[in-house]
Amino acid sequence: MSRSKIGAAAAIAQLDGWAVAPDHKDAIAKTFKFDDFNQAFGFMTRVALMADKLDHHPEWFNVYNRVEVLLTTHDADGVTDLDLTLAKFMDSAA
Ligand code: H2B
Repeated sequence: MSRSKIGAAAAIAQLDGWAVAPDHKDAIAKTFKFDDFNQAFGFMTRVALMADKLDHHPEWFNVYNRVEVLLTTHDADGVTDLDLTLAKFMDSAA
């Protein structure tokens, strides 16, 4: 399905703690910190199930209790409503 771009700046205006991704043309980023790996991986598991349901997948990197996330819509070459939806879900799942 084709998606229309909203852009990283417009997206972060509707979110808490997200930023325009550095070194990326049009993406949003956030680093989540947890108490330990168990909590971090639990978060990633909840997000993974939702990502698959949405058919929209994060770029992310985990070390122990830290999960660095970058969201963009590859098919649209920029940030869309799907990134906003997944970002909001991540905030609720953290
Ligand atoms: N995830 C993200 N972040 N962007 C996409 O454009 C995208 C995706 N496209 N997950 C989906 C999968 C597409 O490749 C499949 C074929 O539906």
